[in-house]
Order: sequence, then structure tokens, then C-alpha cells
Amino acid sequence: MNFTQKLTQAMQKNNTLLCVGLDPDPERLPAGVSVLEFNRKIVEATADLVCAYKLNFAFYEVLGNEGLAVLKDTVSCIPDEIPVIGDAKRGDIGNTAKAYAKAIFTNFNFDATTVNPYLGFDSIEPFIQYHDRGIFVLCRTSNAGAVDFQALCAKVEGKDLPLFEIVARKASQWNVHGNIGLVVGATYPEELKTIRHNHPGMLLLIPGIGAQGGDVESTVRYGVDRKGEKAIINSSRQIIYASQGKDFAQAARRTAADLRDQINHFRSHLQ
Ligand code: OMP
Repeated sequence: MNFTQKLTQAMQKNNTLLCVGLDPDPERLPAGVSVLEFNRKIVEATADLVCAYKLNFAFYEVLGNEGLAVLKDTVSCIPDEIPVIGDAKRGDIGNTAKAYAKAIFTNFNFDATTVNPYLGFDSIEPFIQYHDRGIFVLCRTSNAGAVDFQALCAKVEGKDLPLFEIVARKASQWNVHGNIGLVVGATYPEELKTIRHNHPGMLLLIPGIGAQGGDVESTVRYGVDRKGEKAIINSSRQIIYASQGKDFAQAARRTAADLRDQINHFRSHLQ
């Protein structure tokens, strides 16, 4: 089964677009709980509420050698039917990109990853060659600095387009194997609306809900496709730190269930 099939099955089985981000910060974990135990308990408490998990490499790399083992062990403790996104945001020359793709997809066994398109097609191609995996191209990121480059306009075929739209167009053209999606931040609803409108069939990974203040209603209204699908809505800190006490896993479950239900409420009220 390829990434898209696995994702679609998880979305349908759990009736959800929610992705929980496993971005553990040891300073915010309950006393006496290891990073791996924390992740495992969050996964056990939320696996029936999510369509995917996303693990950002930074929170594991910062732990040194042990962190990479925890990253691998966390992937192993996620049920097989739930896709796992390795959020590594790689972007480098082709030869190096080949090693990055192999590490992410074979060493760590992720179903999908995030890539930075700044270096162009040959930096993305080694990832796309893994036809059964998903590749999410950074398009319009959720942070304040997104405007520094992504909003700049350039002329394409006689038309002035913002860089994020040029990235979206290129990613659509590169999507010959059907395994490419776009990362679009929930904190930029107008841009999300434009991207969805121009690329109705594209799978979107949408972070920025919760700690970054993205609005759930506009994220759903503008982010999903006509059938209320094709969007993975990620929230990390809001869910995993819902409580920093012993009840952290139950609190994460309650917050995840609440967010899933809010998302589904707005999905059922699409015009
Ligand atoms: P929270 O803000 O805690 O929900 O975490 C958001 C997660 O999504 C982090 O892992 C970010 O690195 C990631 N992210 C963004 O926040 N904004 C983006 O534009 C892109 C990503 C990403 O690629 O996942």
C-alpha cells in the first residue's frame, strides 16, 4: 500500500483529518517520563483519533545519538495502519538529497517527509523516486518570516505570481507519480484559499493550529477539497502538552478528540 492509500484508509477508518505532531521537549515532559515513553503513551491515547503522526527531526536530533534511536523506536511503536511523516525539511544537491531520502525512507522507515524546494527539481527528485512514499513541498509556511521570500512576485508566462504559487505550480507539474503534496500554514487563510482554489486535487499538509493560533474553521473551509478531504491538519504542542502532569496522555486524548470533532463539524458544514 502506498502513502496516499494508507492515509486515505486511516482518514476514513478514524473519520479524521487530524495529525498529531510528536515534537517532544524534555523540559516540558512530566517528571520521570522518558521521551520514548511519553511518545508511546500519546500514541496509545490518540491512535484512533488521527490520520497521521508527524515527527519533527529537530526534537530528536537535539537529544544526540539517543535521540535518533528514540526517533526510530517511536516510528516502530505507531500502529502500521497509521502513516508517519518525518518532518525533516531537507533540501540539498541531488547527490546529497539521495542520501537524505534513503535515510528518511529506509533507515527510519517514514511513510512521508517534508522537503524545502529552494534548490529546485534535482533536490526533490531523489525523494519522488520512492513512489510509495509521500513528499510534502514547503509552499507557504506558517511563520511570520514566510513573507520575506514566499510573497515576492516573479513573472511567469507574462503573469506576476507570488513565489509560493510558483512553487505550488512546479510541485503540481512534478507530481507525475501522485506522491507530492504541499505544506501550507493555517496562519495564512487567504493564501490557503488561493492555493486550494488553484490546485483542487493536491494533498495539503496544514500546520499552525493551536500554539501558533491558526483558525480551525477557515483552515477547514479553505484547506479541504470539494469532498471535505485531501487535507492533513497538524497540531503538536496544543495536544502533547495539554497537561504536564501524570494525566498527560488522557489530556492529549481529550484535546485531540475535541480538535478532531471541531474539524469534522466544519467539514459537515461546507457549502
Ligand atoms: P505546533 O506549533 O506545536 O503545533 O507545531 C507545528 C509543527 O509543524 C512543528 O513541527 C513545525 O516545525 C511544523 N511546521 C510549522 O509549524 N509550520 C510550517 O510552515 C511547516 C511545518 C511543517 O513542515 O510541518
